[in-house]
Amino acid sequence: MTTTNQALADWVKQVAELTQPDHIHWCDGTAAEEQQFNDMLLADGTYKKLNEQTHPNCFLHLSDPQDVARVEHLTFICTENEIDAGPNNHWMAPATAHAKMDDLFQGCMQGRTMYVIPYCMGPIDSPISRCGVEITDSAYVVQNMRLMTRMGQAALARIEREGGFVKGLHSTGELDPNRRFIMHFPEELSIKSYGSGYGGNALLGKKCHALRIASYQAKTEGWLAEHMLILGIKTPAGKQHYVAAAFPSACGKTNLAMLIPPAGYVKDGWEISTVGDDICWMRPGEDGRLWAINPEAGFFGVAPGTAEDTNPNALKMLYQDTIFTNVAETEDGQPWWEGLDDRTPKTDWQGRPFDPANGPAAHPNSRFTVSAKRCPSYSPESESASGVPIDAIVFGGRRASLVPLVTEARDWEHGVLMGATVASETTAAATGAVGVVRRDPMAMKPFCGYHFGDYWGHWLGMQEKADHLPKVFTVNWFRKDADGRFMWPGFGENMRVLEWIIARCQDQVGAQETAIGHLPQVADLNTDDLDMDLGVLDQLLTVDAAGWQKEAESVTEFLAEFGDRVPQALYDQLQTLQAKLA
Ligand code: GTP
Ligand code: SPV
Ligand code: MN
Repeated sequence: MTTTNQALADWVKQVAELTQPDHIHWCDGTAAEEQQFNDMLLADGTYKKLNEQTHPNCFLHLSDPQDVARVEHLTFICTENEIDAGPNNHWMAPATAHAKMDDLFQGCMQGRTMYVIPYCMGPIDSPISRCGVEITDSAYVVQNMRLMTRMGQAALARIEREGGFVKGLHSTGELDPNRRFIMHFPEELSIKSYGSGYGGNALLGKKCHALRIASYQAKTEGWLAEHMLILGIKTPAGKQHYVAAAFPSACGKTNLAMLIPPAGYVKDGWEISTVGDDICWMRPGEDGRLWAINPEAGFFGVAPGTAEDTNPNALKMLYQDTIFTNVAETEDGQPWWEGLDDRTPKTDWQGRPFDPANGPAAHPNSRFTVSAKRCPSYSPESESASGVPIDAIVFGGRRASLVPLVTEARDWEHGVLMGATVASETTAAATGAVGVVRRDPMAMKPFCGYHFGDYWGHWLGMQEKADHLPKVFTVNWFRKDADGRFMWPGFGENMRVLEWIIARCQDQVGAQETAIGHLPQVADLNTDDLDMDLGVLDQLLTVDAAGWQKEAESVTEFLAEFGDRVPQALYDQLQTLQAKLA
């Protein structure tokens, strides 16, 4: 296979000269190719076959123990001017970064095969979709990209029709953390990643393209590329709504996207459908609303905590055609992770005999990769070229204290301040300390390809581009009591909050006006069959004014870090908040 796109043909040739692979394979995305790659990965030990009776066509891959999460400290945005990357990113001059990377790539594919993966982020026929090509020397990356994107012949045909594509060059190198970099060149629409085979570092269509590069493209073209799930909510009256929600990594997007409502809701006829679980591209439509697609075609989800009582939809899709990365294994070759059930695994995520003294059996950031089509709640609208219209945007994070269960913004500008100042405890999805509260604007701290001040300005500017923007909310499922226990049951019970959000969008339910925004009273939420003390729920819906005054001070300091690129409207909103709190 080759291509009629000269730029692509030239680039592949140039990369081959640099990296010197033994073979070049153009991925066509066929079932035969998929089978051939699975056989190859089994033969060379990259894959271990899981129990064919219980988990047909499922494979276990164990990463190098030093390569199990995104590496934010080794991730760079390489713009001509340092200021354009913003204080929110690590920066390197493009020429320096190219030289450094090309040095690493020099001859790195000798003895290996170079795979060329044409892919499309989003439905092949959608004008919102964008194409890319990843060149990699990892067949495991190919198999993940096969599930996570629309890859192969159809994507290549679109590239040949359209011309443009994002270039992503990847090599696992020696998996040496000292020779590992993830470089982004937004102004060139290109990516170079070396030294990691893991998730967001290596599947370049995902965070590198669909967020870091796409956020920059979106800014220049007038749309939004966000770290958001998209879910559909159908009311008993048959009205279809869509919500997009941004939570930082490992803070509940996959779970919310696949939510199964409490029994009473199901009985009444509420239906939830899943459009996406991680990334959302939105653009203003002719009707003034934001229309969204999920650019991905699969789920790369957190395994630990996935269980029958938390996320049954996810569990149902994981019994077939799934790649498991860094989970544990039972005696009879089934994948296992903490929270799944009470069996004891035989081996841990490093392939060692399981010993609790070594820590959890599955790595806390262990993952499954599976086609979205296997999800029982997958929405047929996910394949729609025009996308789905968004009614509400929700921001959230892990906050053990202070932040109420749900708050509605007074208007779009207030909503942008809310999103810009969300904070959350860090998780195992990236290397580094876990549980440290940091600001994670719009859940995009690790993923925005340019200066946050400009990004907030772009969000504010959507007001001029769309006159029926979604209502904005924040949620917090993660409040803890004095004993460190979650106060809100979460998971399926989050439906109660979603119902209030939808009712607010329709002007059908009341709220209390507070300094920080509109909150429901306990009586505004459906608490039928809710197994919790309503006094505790009342606490979750109470505004701690003194605590919020401190929060506002910390927000003031945070915004100051972004200097004169912070839009005045955010300072105005902050001032309003402080005045209302005083
Ligand atoms: P990324 O794929 O890293 O972007 O993560 P994500 O945002 O999709 O997070 P995910 O849904 O995988 O959840 C991460 C962890 O949070 C899992 O261990 C879940 O069990 C837990 N979690 C999700 N939703 C809730 C909730 O409503 N309450 C509580 N207490 N935990 C939750
Ligand atoms: C995240 O960390 O937000 C993920 C996993 O979704 S990764 O693909 O590694 O970015
Ligand atoms: Mn994510």
